[in-house]
Amino acid sequence: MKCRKCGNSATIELRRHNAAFCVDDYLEFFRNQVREAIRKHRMFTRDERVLVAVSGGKDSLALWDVLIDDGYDTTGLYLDLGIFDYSVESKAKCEAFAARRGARLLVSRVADEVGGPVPVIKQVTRRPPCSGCGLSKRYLMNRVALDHGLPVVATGHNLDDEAATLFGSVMHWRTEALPRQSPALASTHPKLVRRVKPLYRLSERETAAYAFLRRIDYIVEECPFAAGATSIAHKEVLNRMEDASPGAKHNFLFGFLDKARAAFERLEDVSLQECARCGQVTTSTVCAFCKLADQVKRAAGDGPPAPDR
Ligand code: Q46
Ligand code: ZN
Repeated sequence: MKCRKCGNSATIELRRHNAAFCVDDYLEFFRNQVREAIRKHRMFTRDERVLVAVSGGKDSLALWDVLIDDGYDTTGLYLDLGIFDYSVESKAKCEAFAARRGARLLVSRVADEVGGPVPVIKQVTRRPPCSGCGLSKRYLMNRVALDHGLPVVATGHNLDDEAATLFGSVMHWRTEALPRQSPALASTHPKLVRRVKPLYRLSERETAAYAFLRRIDYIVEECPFAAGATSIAHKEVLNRMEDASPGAKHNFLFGFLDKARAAFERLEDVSLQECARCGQVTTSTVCAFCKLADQVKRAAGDGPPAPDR
């Protein structure tokens, strides 16, 4: 197998691109995919400061690595979810990466902001852990960016993540979720920062290869709550389709973005207002995050429940 670019012997084969690359040309292919995503969706400019949400996993650290190497002004944000050893280890990976690259890392603890870590939120709300966790992450990313005057948050969502989310939305015809399925969400309110996903053109396997070849030390274990998430089942279905027909995931996601997404954009705007309690953007009087924090703090007042594993 020969590298498509230089003709030397190839290290990695990408079936969906019908191509193989040597190490250096693979790394350049990967960076070019990120550059193309940023350019095509005008995600951010070199004059803008970018908040990179990092989890300690391969995707977000690979993204941060590319952005640093390309000279972007980045700040990392680690949200400590308080999920047992997983959070302890993933935080250590982010801190080690930031120290190695001489980059600034902000840390925000969900327990401080909500009144309890994710396992306690799960118990208090009696809802799947990803529900309170996802809500808290979206809220805190936006608020930290605003507090530090950063106009945009970049996350490490890759092609597999995006295809699985789209698959889930279509399976249940959550049409209200479809317009929000985009590599770049514009700010629709002065208190909402832009959200972008510069890895949406790259598969999970491709980011893993990049992280490995760049010797990025990332946490391999998944969040212990991920096992029960339906997104895992959707990823498995899509992986089977990809095996049978390389490029299937790409065609599914990109076909939607190019041909179908616009049809689901809402005609009428939802009216956004500021939360009476925290001032963040919401569609009701008090935002979902403040309601969640109330619920958790109220339960903690009665004696915090012990998190179950
Ligand atoms: S961290 Fe949080 Fe994820 Fe764990 S609890 Fe679910 S949402 S799975 S990406
Ligand atoms: Zn609020």
